[in-house]
Amino acid sequence: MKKTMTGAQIIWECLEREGTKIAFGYPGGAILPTYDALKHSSIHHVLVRHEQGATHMADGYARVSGGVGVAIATSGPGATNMVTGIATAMLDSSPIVCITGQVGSKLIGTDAFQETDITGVTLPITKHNYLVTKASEIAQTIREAFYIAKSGRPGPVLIDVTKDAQQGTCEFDWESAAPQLPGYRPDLSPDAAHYKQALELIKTAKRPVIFAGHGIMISGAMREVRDFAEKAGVPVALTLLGIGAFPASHPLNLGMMGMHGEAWVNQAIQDADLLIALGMRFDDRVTGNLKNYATKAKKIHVEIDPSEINKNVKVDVALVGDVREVLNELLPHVEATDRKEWFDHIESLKGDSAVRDIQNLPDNGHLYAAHVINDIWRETEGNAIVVTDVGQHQMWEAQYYKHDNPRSLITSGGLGTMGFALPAAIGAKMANPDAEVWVIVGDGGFQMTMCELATIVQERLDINIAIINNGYLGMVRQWQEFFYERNYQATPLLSPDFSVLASAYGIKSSSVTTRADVVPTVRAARKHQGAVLIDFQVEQEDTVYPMVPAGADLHNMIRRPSPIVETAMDK
Ligand SMILES: Cc1ncc(C[n+]2csc(CCOP(=O)(O)OP(=O)(O)O)c2C)c(N)n1
Repeated sequence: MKKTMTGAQIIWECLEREGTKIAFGYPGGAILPTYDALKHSSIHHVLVRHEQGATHMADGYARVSGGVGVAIATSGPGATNMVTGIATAMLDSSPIVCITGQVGSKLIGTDAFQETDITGVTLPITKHNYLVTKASEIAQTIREAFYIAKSGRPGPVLIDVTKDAQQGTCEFDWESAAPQLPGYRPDLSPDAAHYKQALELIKTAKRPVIFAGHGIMISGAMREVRDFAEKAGVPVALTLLGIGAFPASHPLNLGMMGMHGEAWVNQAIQDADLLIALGMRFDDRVTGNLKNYATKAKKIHVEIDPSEINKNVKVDVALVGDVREVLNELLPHVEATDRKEWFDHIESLKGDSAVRDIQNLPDNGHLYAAHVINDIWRETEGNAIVVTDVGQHQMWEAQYYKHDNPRSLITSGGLGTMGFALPAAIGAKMANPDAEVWVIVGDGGFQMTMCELATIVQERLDINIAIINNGYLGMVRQWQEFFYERNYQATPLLSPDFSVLASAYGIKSSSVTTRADVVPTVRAARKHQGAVLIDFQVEQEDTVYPMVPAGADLHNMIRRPSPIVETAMDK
């Protein structure tokens, strides 16, 4: 028998049926009917301190769990506070569903109290969005929203529900079959002819490189990528968001590519005769100057979103479909090939990279971020989920924490959102409560969302927070150093005493200023039950090397000066 329910009750009922266990949100007038109905729901609601935090938490939850994250806010300022988190999820293809309250439908368009046209605002940064004005439309809309968020190329979906729709009643009706949406075709698969062309290119290539992107994690194709790379004997370069898709310790792993990628990886890409791009989108941080990008290479692009094909880089063969399915189709036909010359060449590209590495420079008594991150990696044996913010520390993390496991580096790649780390770590921890979670965050980005420390305490979460405190907006300072004659405008940064701040929240804390103190402090943090904050006061003007200046050719990297010799790559 069908039950009569309010729109607000239907919201929770539908979320439960979609498998939601946790929702991150913040109440207000226009969403109050929904909060009123929360008492009947089994869903655990996490009260955030700022709606941006709710979206990043939902995003972190989605990235770690592989499911859909849910964030809730009121109309007007509540909804607009979500915008940064929605855009972050959009650019990193993270499936979240945001539910916002809206003023009563009769008030729409009158500039009513806390009215914002949030569907208008978020139109370009959502995969899809809805304005719902009737209780009877809610169930179908939520089903569609979840389906759209998680199918094909995932992304954020926003549902704006008027107050009268939440208060109104109707008979509850739920269909379990996937919704039929005219014009939406998320399950594309490549033509047989394209498979043949791809196999031919792979067979004849002498210097191929596989690109591992985020799409591998989204499709769950980690094993297939490994089988493919091993069988075909092809080295694998990773995008920032692809880190974890292929184990760092695997002999075929080249490392990260792009602006702060390894010098030899970028050079190998420029020397390659075939690129096999898997679930990545040739972002400008990856390619550098497109005119001189991998000019000797044919390109195969495996990607679920057809709009990415030939968007930035023209490709020779496009396999539009799910990476896992495509690789399963290719695998039986791939032949083992001897590429000794190619591997010898790549080995030779490493040159003196090791001696340039700050890890291998003589100890000068200073504390460097790279050392801190490397020590965290060693102590956690590479098994933690690390959630980073944006800036220098993010790139050092990508370089010095060796990720063997998928979904173990959570970071804002596409939008580069400062303030992401702390809330996203809350979502990550709640998605995988048994995991050891580390936040690695700059002193700047931490101050953008540090209010969520209270959420960590309220939820009793065991999260370790490592602030890489250099007293600057470090990455911007670095650009000023290289490209603006060291004119450090607006980058020296005053901060509170982070240890005292943590204490105010009841969080255990310490400050570290010497290398010798790093390991004991990390060990103590790992032993402690509950949140810990460590303020690592590092070298203030350290630089992330190598660096491809924005718009430069990929192989023209600025490298840490070699204590021995300069090589040809240092132009
Ligand atoms: C919301 C937002 N505002 C501004 C920027 C531009 N930006 C990129 S990195 C950076 C500096 C980050 O400084 P900090 O958080 O201290 O980290 P560090 O680079 O020192 O490791 C800034 C301001 C951004 N990415 N996001």
